[in-house]
Amino acid sequence: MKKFLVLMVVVSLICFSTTAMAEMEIKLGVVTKPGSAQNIAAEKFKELIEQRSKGKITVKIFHSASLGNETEILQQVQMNTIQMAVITGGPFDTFDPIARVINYPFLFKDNAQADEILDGPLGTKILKSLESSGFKGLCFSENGFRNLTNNKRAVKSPDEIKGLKIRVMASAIHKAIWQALGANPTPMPWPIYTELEQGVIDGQENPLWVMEVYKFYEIQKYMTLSRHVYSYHIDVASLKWWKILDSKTQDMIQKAMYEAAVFQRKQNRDKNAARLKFLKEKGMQVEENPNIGAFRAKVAKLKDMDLYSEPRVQALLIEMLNATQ
Ligand code: EAX
Repeated sequence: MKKFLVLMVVVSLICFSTTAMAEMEIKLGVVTKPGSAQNIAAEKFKELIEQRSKGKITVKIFHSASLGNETEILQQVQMNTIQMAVITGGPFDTFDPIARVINYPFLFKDNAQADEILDGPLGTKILKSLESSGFKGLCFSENGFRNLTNNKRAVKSPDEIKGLKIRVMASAIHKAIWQALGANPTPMPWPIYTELEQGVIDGQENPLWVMEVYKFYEIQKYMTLSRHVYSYHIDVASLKWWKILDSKTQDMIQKAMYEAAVFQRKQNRDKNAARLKFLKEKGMQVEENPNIGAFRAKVAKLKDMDLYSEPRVQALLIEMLNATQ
């Protein structure tokens, strides 16, 4: 009898736990269009979570800035109007200056090092810190290393950057980097094709996939493989929403997003050689060996700037530099 009762309890617990997962729709925002790095991560997450929850959780992706720019998307995540987003690191620094630490120029030497740090304790510290601004940081997917393009002249060293009007993301550190390099940085939200086409700006900087997917080869002649910043996305959820989810659902979402991020990073990297070839074929003039030493020298002073003066930000930057340089 006792055994039977135990069995009944176990059976009902199992039944309860499989039926307990509430049906829900997750609204997820990205600013870029299908085929972009952010969308590939979002779509993989949608596929995994819908499959694993057996359709109880569905994901609706709002792409192509249909919910506004990155800052506006993040505000909607804070309020739980939408539940998740895949957003490039730059715009996070208006919400939490800790995001500036990963945007530090020439921080990571390669992809492997970026993965090691971002998937490790330092990455976790940054994700955790976002809780104070209403985000549950889940993990990092990627844009990739950023490169300069412009329509005025070939750039091998900072000497040629002087006076170029370069569009930067809404990010204090990105603005400071281009100021230090001698450019005239202009913060502007995404997208920027029209501004480049009309010559409102001379250039911009982004990873290779952007030049291909957004057809910048049509309107930008020169590219420099400067790899000056490793551009990550933070895959975030609304903290307000996160707190009301049961731990099983949280776990499922966390795992699916991380797997989607790992999948997306690999896919992004595997395509880079073909992208470079494609962009050259389209007529872009590429400087493959810029004078990185001269670039680094110009930005070396950034770590002592006010941008990093808040003690917890300064401490994390030092920890990060010690771990990478
Ligand atoms: O992914 O605004 C930017 O430059 C970002 O890199 C953009 O989201 C493209």
